[in-house]
Amino acid sequence: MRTICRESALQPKLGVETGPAAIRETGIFKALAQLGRDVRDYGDVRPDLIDPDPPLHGMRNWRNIHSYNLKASHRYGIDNVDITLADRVKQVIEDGKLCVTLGGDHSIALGTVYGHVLASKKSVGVIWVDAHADINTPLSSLSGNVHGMSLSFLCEELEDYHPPIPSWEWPDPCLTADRIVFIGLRDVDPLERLAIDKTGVKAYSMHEVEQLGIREVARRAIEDINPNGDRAIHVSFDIDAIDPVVAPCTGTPVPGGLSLREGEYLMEVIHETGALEALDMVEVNPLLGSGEEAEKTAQAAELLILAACGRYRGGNVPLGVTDL
Ligand code: DIR
Ligand code: MN
Ligand code: MN
Ligand code: MN
Repeated sequence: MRTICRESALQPKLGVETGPAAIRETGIFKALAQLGRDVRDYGDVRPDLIDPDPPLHGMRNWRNIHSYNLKASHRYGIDNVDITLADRVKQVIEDGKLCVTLGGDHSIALGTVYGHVLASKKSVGVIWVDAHADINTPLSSLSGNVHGMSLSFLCEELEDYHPPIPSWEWPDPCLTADRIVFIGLRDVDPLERLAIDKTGVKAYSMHEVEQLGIREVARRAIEDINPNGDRAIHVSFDIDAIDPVVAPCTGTPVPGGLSLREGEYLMEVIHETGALEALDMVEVNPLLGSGEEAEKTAQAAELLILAACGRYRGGNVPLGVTDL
């Protein structure tokens, strides 16, 4: 049986499928336990490859991505996935846990957001932290990479802009534009900008981070997607949001990004809302750089996840300790 996972087929740059192992190796489980978190590793979702998977509307690896994230692949005459990513996320949320998903590239958000929306008792708002907007449709995309299209498939307002995909029983889009906010943008395709303007998705690019400061951006973004405090928050964090000086090992690095300090602050503030139910950490690719750079990138991902899970840079008193 072939156990290559679909991310390696998806990306022209190999290696993003090794991101989760690199993040696991940072010692993150021990650090989470020290914060008092009850951690369970649900393991990898690793389907066999559907091969061949010829492009449609320029979209590459769409069958693999679809079956991995959302739908048992028997539709394509092959039974290649035991559990879809959406069903796995649904299970974790129903277990009452904060669901942290390690990518993989950003097409995994199709499964994680859909699974979260299915499982949550609340309406879900998404904070998309990324250098890119990932809101291309198959027709507007210049690359054919589905990880640059995830949000266009999730967003109701863009449903009519998609070409029909035969046998692709994609679920109905599960988000409205008012429940999506971007932070960290600095490489947005012209038609993506049009999609943002047309849908009214809120966007805090690096321009706004500079202008307002991360503190005000974090406050506004949370208010935008959770104005009454009754929604659940899903953070989809592309490591390329962070400056490549700090997080170099990623498929499409863009200079001029968030500092690690800004990223940690954002995640601390999101933690403080108590509304965070799911977090994706994607696009860590340890094979795109030296060993030292790979370690640095994984460590940045670790710190961001820890901040989202309650690590406070001012220190956390060990669980159960009340006296010196
Ligand atoms: C570009 C790059 N907008 C695309 N997007 C990336 O391929 O659609 N997203 N790299 O992460
Ligand atoms: Mn992305
Ligand atoms: Mn990106
Ligand atoms: Mn990407």
